[in-house]
Amino acid sequence: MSDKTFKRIQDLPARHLLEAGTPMCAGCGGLEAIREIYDLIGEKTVFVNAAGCMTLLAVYPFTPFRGSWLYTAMASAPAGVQGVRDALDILLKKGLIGPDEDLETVALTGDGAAYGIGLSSTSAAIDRGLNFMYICYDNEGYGNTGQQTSAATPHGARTATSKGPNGYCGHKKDLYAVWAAHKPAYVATVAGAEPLDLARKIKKARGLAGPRLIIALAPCPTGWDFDPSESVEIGKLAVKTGIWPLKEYQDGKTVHTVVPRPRLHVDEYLKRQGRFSHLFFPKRNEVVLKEIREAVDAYWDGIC
Ligand SMILES: Cc1ncc(C[n+]2csc(CCOP(=O)(O)OP(=O)(O)O)c2C)c(N)n1
Ligand code: SF4
Ligand SMILES: [Mg+2]
Repeated sequence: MSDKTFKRIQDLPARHLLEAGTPMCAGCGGLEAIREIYDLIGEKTVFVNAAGCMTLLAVYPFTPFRGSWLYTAMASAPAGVQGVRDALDILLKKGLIGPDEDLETVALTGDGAAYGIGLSSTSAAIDRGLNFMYICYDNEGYGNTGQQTSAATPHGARTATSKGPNGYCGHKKDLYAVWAAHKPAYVATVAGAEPLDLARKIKKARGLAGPRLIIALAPCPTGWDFDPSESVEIGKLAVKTGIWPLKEYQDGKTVHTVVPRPRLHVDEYLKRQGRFSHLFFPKRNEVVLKEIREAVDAYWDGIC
């Protein structure tokens, strides 16, 4: 690459690269959410990124990250953040950097790391009161390696490792509740398709210290099998059907920031995605569809 081209790429605003210059799938809902979050938290950030789809964002020199980025194994993003946070704190204490040069320290991982492989190091980091933000983009499977089942995969979904007539027979882990049980500073669910709700929560999280988790729904055209042009619509349907509750935890209390009224039938969300098509064709799988519907109804019956 010529120096001129390199300079042109480096001069592009981050959002242009996120749209045009990355090797991500078209319509990636995780990328949509991260772009919105990055617009708010800005360049004075260190992303400690566990292996997953978003690792591809760091392909130098096309990276949209204008701040710093560190790659870790799937299990250890929070441990990586601890090292970066400690180094910054030492530099601050010694006066080698000023408060204006401090950086937001962020763990960035998929659900495979956040809900499963990295949960132990996450729990320990919360116990230590680590001052960090954890952003999990949740595409409900190991997307980067071909959408195998993860602990975030929803009941009934077909993945590369759950291809039977009933799809995945397990249930999505409640990571929000797992984090809340640790009594951290903040936990929130967001969706890129609901940008105002997302923006308010990111601003709130930035104003707090201590462990803070943001779980972003990541509609994944490749792994969920829908047309990339429908990504935003799928995200909105996840909220409107009550499948993806938008909520936040602070000081021991959970508040639902969006209550879907009237709540659409879950089929409106499920039938738009190939990963649930076996529940509708060649004939409706009433047993599994009922299980999914009743779980969502039971959740909201407990809220309102
Ligand atoms: C311990 C470990 N097991 C497996 C892998 C291979 N691997 C790399 S990325 C990935 C998928 C990660 O899934 P997730 O965290 O949900 O991120 P996504 O790929 O969906 O963005 C896997 C399994 C790995 N890097 N480390
Ligand atoms: S596999 Fe899914 S999450 Fe990964 S880049 Fe593609 S659309 Fe995004
Ligand atoms: Mg994933």
